[in-house]
Amino acid sequence: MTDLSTATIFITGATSGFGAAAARRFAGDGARLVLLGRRADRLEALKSELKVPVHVLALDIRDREAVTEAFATLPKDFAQIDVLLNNAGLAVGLEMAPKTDLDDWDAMVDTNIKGLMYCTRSALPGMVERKRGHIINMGSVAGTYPYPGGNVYGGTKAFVEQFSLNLRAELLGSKVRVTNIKPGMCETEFSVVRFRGDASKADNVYAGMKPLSADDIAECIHWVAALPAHMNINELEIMPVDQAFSPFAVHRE
Ligand code: NDP
Ligand code: 8X3
Repeated sequence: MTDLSTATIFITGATSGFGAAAARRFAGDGARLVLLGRRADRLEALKSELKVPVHVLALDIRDREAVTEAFATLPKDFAQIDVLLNNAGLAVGLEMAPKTDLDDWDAMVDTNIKGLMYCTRSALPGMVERKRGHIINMGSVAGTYPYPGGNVYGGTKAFVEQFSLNLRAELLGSKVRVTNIKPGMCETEFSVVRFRGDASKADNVYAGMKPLSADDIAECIHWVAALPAHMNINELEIMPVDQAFSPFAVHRE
């Protein structure tokens, strides 16, 4: 297995959901952590809670200069990144395409695609040079299976899927691993954000079924990272037992 007790793990979107759960899971190994998110108070609270070395980065991954600068100026003890968990992301709205607000589409593209690109581009040269590293991208079942209202959100996760595969193709021989993790329904702050703070709409998404938890996904993230260094999980798709697929929809006059 890969020894994570001496690893440096860089987690984007560490203030909530999968990112925070993954930080706790990797801290259990004794790993040193770089935790990124916009909510500085949450990052500081997590840093105080965890009994491992933590470097916090309170910034918006849509800000290309800030991201590039943050990676370039990491303190020496945190500069050699072993695992980059590209997790920060969001869905905004579930409206049909003709009724969406272009600002919401921009927010998803800028965060889920461009922010993920900026972090990856910053972390990769060091990994390739050290012949060691793992990029773990947070995709989604929404990048593979269509659903009404998934329009640009699903499109951004399809980007994550193909970007991950292309990186695998390019990094062959470098020993750097790339994994796309594709969860289905998981109860985090995801739906509260999607419904712009409407907690009752968010609760309805998970009513009467057992969704995945953030800890479930953190366990999967930890598993792919801890596998022996010669093993690469290309994609990992996870759904709650209570979620599956719909038949094709047919419109009849
Ligand atoms: P949460 O809303 O609980 O967490 C999202 C995290 O992303 C937060 O830490 C948030 O931090 C961070 N984030 C969002 N925008 C930015 C930004 N511009 N800059 C920096 N950080 C940002 O959701 P999840 O934990 O569920 O989601 C994590 C990832 O998993 C996302 O990419 C999501 O698309 C994906 N996913 C979620 C599923 C689910 O059902 N929950 C299923 C499949 C995939 P802050 O607001 O402090 O900046
Ligand atoms: C989140 C899962 O099904 O809500 O990526 O789009 S879903």
